[in-house]
Amino acid sequence: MSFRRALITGVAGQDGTYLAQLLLSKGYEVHGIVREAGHPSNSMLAHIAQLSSTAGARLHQHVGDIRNTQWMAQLLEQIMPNEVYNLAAQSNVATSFAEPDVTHEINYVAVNSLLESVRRLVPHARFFQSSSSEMFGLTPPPQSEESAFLPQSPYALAKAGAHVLVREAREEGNLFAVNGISFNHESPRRSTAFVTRKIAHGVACIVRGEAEHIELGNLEAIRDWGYAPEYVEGMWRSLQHDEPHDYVFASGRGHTVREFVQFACDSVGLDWRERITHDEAFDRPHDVKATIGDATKAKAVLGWSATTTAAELARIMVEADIERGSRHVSFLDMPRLAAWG
Ligand code: GDR
Repeated sequence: MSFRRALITGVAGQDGTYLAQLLLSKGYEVHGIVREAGHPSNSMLAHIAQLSSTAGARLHQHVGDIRNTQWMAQLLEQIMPNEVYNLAAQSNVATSFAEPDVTHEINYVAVNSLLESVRRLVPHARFFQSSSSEMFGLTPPPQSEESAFLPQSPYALAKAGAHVLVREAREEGNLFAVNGISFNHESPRRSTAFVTRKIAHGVACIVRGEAEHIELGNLEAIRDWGYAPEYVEGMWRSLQHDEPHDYVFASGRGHTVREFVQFACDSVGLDWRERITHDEAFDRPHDVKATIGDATKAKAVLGWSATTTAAELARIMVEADIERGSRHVSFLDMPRLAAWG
C-alpha cells in the first residue's frame, strides 16, 4: 500500500475519532486538529493512540482554530496531506439559533478559506466536506443528492453555503472535492447534547435508579439514524473513487424521536410511556419535520450501505452507557473497536 497522509479537522469529535481509527488501521499517517491541548474531549484520541504503539506513532495532534486562516495554511504546507477531511463544525442545530454568527464563521467562512488554501498549496489533495441532511429542511423525504435545500436553521444555512462552495471548487476550481451529505449518525461517542445519546444516557440513569424520567423536546420529529463507524467508512470510500462526486449517506429508514425512546427502553425492559416528560426548553424555534435519505448513489458507486438499524443502535448506546456506569468517561465503544487499532 502506498504511503498516505491525511488531515482531519475536528478529529476529537465522534466522526473524527472513528475516522482516525479507520485511517490508522489502513496505514495512514493521520494529522488531526484539536481546539485545545489537554481538553477532556481529546481523551478518546489519547486512548486510540495507546491501542497500538505503531498506529499511535502515526497519529499527530495539532492545536488550533480552523478559523485562523494563516495557521491553517502553514499547517497544510507543513503536512502536505493527500487527503483532507473537514469534519470540524459547530454541529449542534439547537445551539445555532443562539449562536448564529459563530456557526456561520466555523461552518461556512472557515470552509471557504480552507478550500482557497487547499487550492493554492496542495491542489492535488482530495477534499471531503461533512455536509448535512439538515440542509434539506422543508423538502419532504426521501432526500437524495438532487433534492432542494430549504434550510430551517442557521446551522443548515451555513452548511448549505459550504456545500455549494465545495461543489464550485470541484466544478470550476478542478479540486477533487466531495460533499458527503450524512444523515444523523450516532454512537456511544456522541455527546448528550444530541437526542440519541441523551436518551441512552437517560435510560442508563433510570436503570441505575439515579433518575425517573428523560426530559425531551419535540418527540414527533422523524430522523434517519445510523451508526457512525459505518458513515466514516463511506467518507473514506468517497475519496478513493476515480472521480469526485457528492453522496448521501443514510439508512433509508425514518423513525420518530418517540420511537427511538421506545427502542432504548425496550432494550432494558422499561415501559417508555412512563419515562418521558416534555420540557419546552428543548423545543426549537423551527424543527425539521422529517429527514429520510436515499443513499442509492453511494450504494451503486461506492458499494456503501448502512446496516445497523435504529433499534440496534439504541441497544448499543444504552449498553455502553450502562457499562460506563456513572463515571462519565468517554472511552466508549472500545471492545468493538479494539480490532481496528
Ligand atoms: P439534529 O440532531 O438536530 O437532527 O442534527 P439532534 O439529536 O440534536 O436532534 C434530533 C431531533 O430530536 C429532537 N429533540 C431533541 N434534540 C436534542 N438535541 N435534545 C432534546 O432534548 C430533544 N428533544 C427532542 C430535535 O428537535 C430534533 O428534531 C444532527 C447533528 O449531528 C447535525 O450536526 C447533523 O448535521 C444532523 O444530525 C444530520
